[in-house]
Amino acid sequence: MPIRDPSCLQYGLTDAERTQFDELGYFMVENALDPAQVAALTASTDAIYSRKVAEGHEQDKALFYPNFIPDSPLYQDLVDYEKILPKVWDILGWNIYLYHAHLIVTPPTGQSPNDKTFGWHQDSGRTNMEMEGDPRPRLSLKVAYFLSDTSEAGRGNFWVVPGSHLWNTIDKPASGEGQPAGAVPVLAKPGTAVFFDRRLWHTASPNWSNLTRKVLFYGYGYRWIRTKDDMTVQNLWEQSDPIRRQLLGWGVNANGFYSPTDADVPLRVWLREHAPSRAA
Ligand SMILES: O=C(O)CCC(=O)C(=O)O
Repeated sequence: MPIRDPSCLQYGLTDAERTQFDELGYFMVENALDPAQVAALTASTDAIYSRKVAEGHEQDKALFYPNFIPDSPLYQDLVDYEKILPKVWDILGWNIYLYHAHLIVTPPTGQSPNDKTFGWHQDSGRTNMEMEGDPRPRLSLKVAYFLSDTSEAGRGNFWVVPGSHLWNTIDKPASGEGQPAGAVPVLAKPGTAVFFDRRLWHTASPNWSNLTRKVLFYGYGYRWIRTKDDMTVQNLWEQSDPIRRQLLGWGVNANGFYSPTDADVPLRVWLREHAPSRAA
């Protein structure tokens, strides 16, 4: 259900979630999606994977598929999902949009586990070299919806170093073996949404299990940040309500991304009416 009803305010960020996000750089919302939602989103995701394989994607290789929002109304409904968006605006405020979205399907490697160092990174590429500050600013976060069961390690888990969102650099093992100190797999059941700060050092990992891993990533940032994938969502604007349209990148004019008027940010107008303390 998209944001329309003020009852969604019950899903705002809890004190415990804020503390975890500030101190660890991530937190988990279990059962953010119910089993029927997981099943329907899984069917859409499986269909994309099959289509990409038919188009030449190597079967059994991980699929990184950006710009998936246009592929299904089910994906569009999560852009302004009532159980999740209130937590996003409680962290970033109202001048936000979806700057990036991708899904990843990670089939079993069929190999035995090894200890090679994973692909540790912070999000946003050159931002981490060209922006001053220590720590650099948060700017954006991602919400990762887990469709498959990664509640045990070895299943292509998302890995993080808790607390590392406040570090501009991280020591990676020079040998190429092992993970940075403090690294942990995130153990997420199907239906779990994992929020993470873009600065958190994180990585995908190989799938040594026999369960294909499926995750949807929604990146929210300030409206003055450029998109990070093609985001061909403009043809969804007309059919979307004003708040979803904002989140899909609509705006009155260029200046309004920096100095928004009410017409640019229907989310702010909605918050002013229903949760004035959030609209400042
Ligand atoms: O696939 C994963 O677990 C990690 C995804 C990732 O690194 C990212 O979204 O930046």
